Amino acid sequence: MKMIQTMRWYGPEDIVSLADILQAGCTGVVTALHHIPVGQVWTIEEIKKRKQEVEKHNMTWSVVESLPVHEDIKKRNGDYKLYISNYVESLKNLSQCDVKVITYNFMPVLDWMRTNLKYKTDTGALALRFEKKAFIAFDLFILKRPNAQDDYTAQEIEKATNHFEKLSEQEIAELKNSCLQGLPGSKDMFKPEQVLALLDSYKGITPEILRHNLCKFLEEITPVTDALEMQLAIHPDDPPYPILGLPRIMSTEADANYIAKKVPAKSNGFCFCSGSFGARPDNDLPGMINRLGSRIFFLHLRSTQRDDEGNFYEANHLEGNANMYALVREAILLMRKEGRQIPMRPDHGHQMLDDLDKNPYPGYSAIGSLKGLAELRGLELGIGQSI
Ligand code: DNO
Repeated sequence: MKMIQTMRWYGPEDIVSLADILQAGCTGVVTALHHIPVGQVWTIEEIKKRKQEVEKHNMTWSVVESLPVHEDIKKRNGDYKLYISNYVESLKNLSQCDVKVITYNFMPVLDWMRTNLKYKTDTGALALRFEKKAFIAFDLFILKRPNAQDDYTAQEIEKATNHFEKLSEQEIAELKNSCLQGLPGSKDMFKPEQVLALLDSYKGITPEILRHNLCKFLEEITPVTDALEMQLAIHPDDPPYPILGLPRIMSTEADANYIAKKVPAKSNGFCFCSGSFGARPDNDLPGMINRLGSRIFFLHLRSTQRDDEGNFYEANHLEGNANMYALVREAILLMRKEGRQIPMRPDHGHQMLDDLDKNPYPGYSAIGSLKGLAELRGLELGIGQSI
């Protein structure tokens, strides 16, 4: 019982081609229709077109990542009813094309956050990094979020101020660029004013309200996904704690359990991202795979290296704080117990070798992903034969 080995493909715009992904050893592809604006229906025609492209390369469209959730649904205001009915329509269309595993997230405004997209590791390869003092400097001095200082201690503010004062113009531009990355699959950046307006629109939305809105949304869509035997895989918050004063509700095992208990539908499940959950030392990653078990529909395997200050960078897949041996072992045991294959992709990879001269989507260069996948599949083979 092997994991379904996949890589992410951002579509025809991606400098990583389907031919590359096939050569990397994948049988499956993880992709999304990034050109369709968030909230609009994914039509059967568009889905088929993408599916045929993938199949022409002898691979399967294994997982949608992501079918994005409109901000109105997260806030449950504005046109949320229309957006939910569009979401259901897209799900039905995907199912009709036999694409059944759907990743999404419920992170307000921003999908993920890093302060450095080109952090030089010891080998010279580049990794994604989150540095707390840089992030606070961004919040206070670049974004200039009203009352941001209330969220930090005097010591944190001092560190961020000292850090910011030493940055060159170019370093400030790079910090801004890293923090204001747009939605996945787009090379457009957010403007600070846009982010501030979006943040403002979340005023009054507490974690409890956001959690309630997620559960309502799931109650509304899971009758359809259950009936169509689909699998909904919510991605955890990245990083897994509150940022920019926004509520966060999918950062821990307790968060995952809450959602599973509240909406027990069988199609309500998780994208287990070891990199996102792993940025918190209190998440027991192997134990979570074991306990979330049958609700894990998709695996993102990645390891972060944390330090005591709350900074982390994305380490090589077999290094860093995640015990990848233990994670893959749990995944194998789970698949054997349940007699099913779980799709997996190496999450992010270092930008290295020939890719250093290219401009890949952050985290998704061809060689870095290929290296991660090669290491993970070797690990899986080794563990699988010895237990
Ligand atoms: C980052 C990804 C996320 C993920 C979404 C899922 O590289 O893991 O952007 O695709 O959060 O909805």
